[in-house]
Amino acid sequence: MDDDSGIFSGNERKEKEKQMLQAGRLPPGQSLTLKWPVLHYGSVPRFDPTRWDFHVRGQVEQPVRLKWEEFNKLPKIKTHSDFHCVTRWSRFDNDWQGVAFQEVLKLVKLKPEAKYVVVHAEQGFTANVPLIDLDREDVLFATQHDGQPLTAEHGYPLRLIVPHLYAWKSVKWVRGLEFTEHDIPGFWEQNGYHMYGDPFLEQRFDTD
Ligand SMILES: Nc1nc2c(c(=O)[nH]1)N[C@H]1C(S)=C(S)[C@@H](COP(=O)(O)O)O[C@H]1N2
Ligand SMILES: [Mo]
Repeated sequence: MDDDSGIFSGNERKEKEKQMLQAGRLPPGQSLTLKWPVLHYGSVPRFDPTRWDFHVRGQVEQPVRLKWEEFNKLPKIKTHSDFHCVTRWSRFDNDWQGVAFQEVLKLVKLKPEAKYVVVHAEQGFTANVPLIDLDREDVLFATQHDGQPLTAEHGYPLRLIVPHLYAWKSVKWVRGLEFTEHDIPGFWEQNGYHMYGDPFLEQRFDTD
């Protein structure tokens, strides 16, 4: 994990972790970080607003495709949430701004078969999440973090934030949603990670 020395002394960190674990806010097996580590598979993609699009397809009556200009005009919300990576760091109190998942949901009429979502990102990265876990007020497509535009390595121009699941579900450089009838494993899920990924149940690997 990132080195927070100078911001967080060893004892301060341990004390806060103990309290937050007891309070049920820090998931078991996690350490607190004040910094914000960068973690992803592959390279940081380049954003080209003229070629970027966002698709919503699969089990919907009518698929839609939005250009960056169109997506970025959707109403925005602000949320405040904690972030838990399966590699055992958690970052508390993140301020996010962006387009609510529920706002994007308004763009399509779902077929009754739509029960799961495959989130698609640049370079073929995917993650699967049950629809019910995205259709929540704290789930958004973020464009800003702590008052600043997302940096390239944190997902610029757009990333999903799903605070109640391990952060591999919080897909960076997101490009679209595919509604599915069945739960189809995404990138990390095909590589041994848990299909659901509840940090409070330590659902790290498919054997957990
Ligand atoms: N497109 C994409 N999104 C991704 C990943 C990735 O490899 N590719 N890694 C995930 C993992 S494992 C984590 S912990 C978070 C890390 O986000 P951060 O780099 O902004 O801290 O991004 C998630 N989103
Ligand atoms: Mo992660």
